[in-house]
Amino acid sequence: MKRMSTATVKHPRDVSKPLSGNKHLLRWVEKMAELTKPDSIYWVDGSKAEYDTLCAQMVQSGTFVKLNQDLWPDCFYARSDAGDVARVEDRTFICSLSKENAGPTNNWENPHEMRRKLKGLFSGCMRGRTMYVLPFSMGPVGSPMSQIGVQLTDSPYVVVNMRIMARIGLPVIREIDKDEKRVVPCMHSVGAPLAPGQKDVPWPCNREKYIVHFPETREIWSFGSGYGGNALLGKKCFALRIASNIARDEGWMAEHMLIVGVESPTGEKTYVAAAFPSACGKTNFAMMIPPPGFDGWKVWTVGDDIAWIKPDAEGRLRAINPEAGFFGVAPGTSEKTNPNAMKTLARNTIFTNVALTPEGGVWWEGMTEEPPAECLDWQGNRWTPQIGKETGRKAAHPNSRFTAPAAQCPTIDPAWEDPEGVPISALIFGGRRATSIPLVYQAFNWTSGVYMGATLSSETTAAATGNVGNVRRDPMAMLPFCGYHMGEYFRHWLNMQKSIKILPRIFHVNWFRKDEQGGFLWPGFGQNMRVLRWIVDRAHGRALAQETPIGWMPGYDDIAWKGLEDFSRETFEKLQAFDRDTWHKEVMGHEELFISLHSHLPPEMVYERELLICRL
Ligand code: SAT
Ligand code: MN
Repeated sequence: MKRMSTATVKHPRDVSKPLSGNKHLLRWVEKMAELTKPDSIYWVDGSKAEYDTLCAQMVQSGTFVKLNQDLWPDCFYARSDAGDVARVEDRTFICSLSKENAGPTNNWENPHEMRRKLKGLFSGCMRGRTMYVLPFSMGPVGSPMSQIGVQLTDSPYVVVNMRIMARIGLPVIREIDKDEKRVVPCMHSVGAPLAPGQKDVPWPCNREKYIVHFPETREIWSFGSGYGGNALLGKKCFALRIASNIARDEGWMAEHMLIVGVESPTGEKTYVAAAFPSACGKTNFAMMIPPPGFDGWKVWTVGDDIAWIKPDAEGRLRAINPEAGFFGVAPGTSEKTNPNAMKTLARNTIFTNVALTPEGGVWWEGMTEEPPAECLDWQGNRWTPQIGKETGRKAAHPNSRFTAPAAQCPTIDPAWEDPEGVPISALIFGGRRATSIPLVYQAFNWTSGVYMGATLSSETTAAATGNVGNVRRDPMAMLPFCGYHMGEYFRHWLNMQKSIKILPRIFHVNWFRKDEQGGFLWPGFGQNMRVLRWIVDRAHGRALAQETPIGWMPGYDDIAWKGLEDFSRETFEKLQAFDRDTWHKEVMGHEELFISLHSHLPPEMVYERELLICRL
C-alpha cells in the first residue's frame, strides 16, 4: 500500500528538478541521497505558494492543525513528540580534529569516529520520506556580512519554520550560483525512516539524538530531533557554533545577543547588543516599550537572539541580525509583558507545544490572566485550570515556542536589514540570578568588560533539557553555543580590541534579583528602559556613576524615575547592593571556570580576577 499523505495537495512545478547549477552542491545532494535513500528529492524555492502547499500537506498528515482563521489568520499549530521539546546539550558535539580545540565546555568526539557513527545513523534514514534541499542565507541576501548554508532535511516542519527564520530559496540559489560561493552543508534527519505501508506519526523523531559540528570543514550533521535549535540548523548550529569559528578566523564576532536601537526624544539613535542565556527575556528586551514618563523615547528591534558583529572601515562595531524571524518562548508572553510580540505573532505564525483551545486558538501560561475553561494541553490531553491545579501539569510546555516573521514586529528597526549592519555603542551581559548580582553596573574598560562577560552566570531554564534553576557559569551566554575552546574565545574577545577604534562600553544587568520573601525586587519589562537609558547615557559619556569594586554603578538619583516615583530609594539600594562576602564566593565560582580552562586562559583574565579580589 502506498502512503497517501501527499495525494491531494499538489505542487505546481517539478520539485525534483535541481534549482542550482553549482556542481559541488549537486554532487553533495546526490551523495547524501545515496546515503539516506529518500523516496524523492525536493528543491525548495522559498515561495509563499510552496509554503502554503507544505503547510496544507502537514495539516493533512496530522503534523499541523490549522488554527481558527478569524482568530489566528494563516497560523498553524504543532505538537512535538514528548521526548523532543528542547535543545539537547548533552547530545551536542564539537568534533574538531583535536579535543583541545573543542575545550572542556563542549562534548568532543574524534571526528573520524563520529563520521563513522553518522554514516551508520544516516544510512537509509530518509527511507519513505522526501529529502528537501533548502538553501538559506543567514543575514540579508547579498550582504557582505551574510553567510550561506544548504540544509538537507526530511522534515517539512523544518522547511516552513526555516522560511520564517531565514532567507531561503531562489534568491539564495542565485547567490550560490553567482560565483560558486562556499556554502555550509547542513545535514538533518529526524531519524525515522518509514517502511513501505508504514503509517507516519505527527512528529517523527528518534530517541537517539546527535547534534554534530565539524568546525574545520564547517559542517553540521543533526540526527533524531525536529525541535528548534536541534533542527533549524541556521540558528544555533550555524549562526553561533560554526559562525563563532568563522568569526574567530576572520576577525569578527558571532554572539548570542539581541540588538536594539534606542531613540531619544531628540531623535538620537543608539544601538546596543545584549547577551542573555536562552529563555531569560531577550525577546521581551528586544521589543521593549518605554514606560510612562518616557515620552518621545522609542526602542527599535533589530534582532532578539543572535548578532554578528564586525568592525567597519572606521573601526566602529557594526552588527547584523542573521535571522529573519523570532523563535520566541511563548509562556509569559502577553499583551501586558510584550504587546509587540503579541502583534508580531498574530498572523503567519507557527506555534509549537502551546495549548489548543476549543475555538481553534492557542493559549499558554501567562497569555491571559484567566486561563481558558478548557483546552488541550501540549500533549493533546484535556486540560482545565482545575486539572492544572491538581496535577501541576502545565497547558503549554515551558519551552513552547512561536515562530514569527521579524518583519511583522511593530517596532522592527528601519535599518534591520541594512547590509552594512547597525553601529553598536554598548554591549550588555545579563543573567538570571535571584541573589548577589546588582541590577546594573558598568565595566571599567574593555578588558574588565570581557572578564564580566566571561564570568557571566545564570540559572538554567527550560530551553535545554536537564535541570531548571541551577546556577551555572555561562560565559557571554555562549556556553552551549561557542564552537571552540572557551579560553580561546576569551582571547578572541580581547584581541578584538585591537581592531575596534571606537570601543563600545560594556555593562552587566540582572532583572531577576529577589527579596527575602522570594518576590522580584525589580518590576522588569518596560521599566528596564530606566536602566537602558542610563546605559545609553553612559555610552555617550553623559550619565553619572559611582565607582565600586565591581564597576561603575548608578546611584538612585542617576536613574530617571518619572512615572515610577514611588519606587523607593531603599528598594533600589537593595537591588544595587553588593556584599563583599558573597562576592568572594562569586569569585571562587569564576576561579572554578578558569581552572577548567587554564591551559588556554588568557593571562588578562587572571589579572582581572586578581584586581577584583584586591578591590574587594
Ligand atoms: O536553541 S533554540 O532555538 O531551540 C532556543 C534557545 O535555546 O534559544
Ligand atoms: Mn537563544
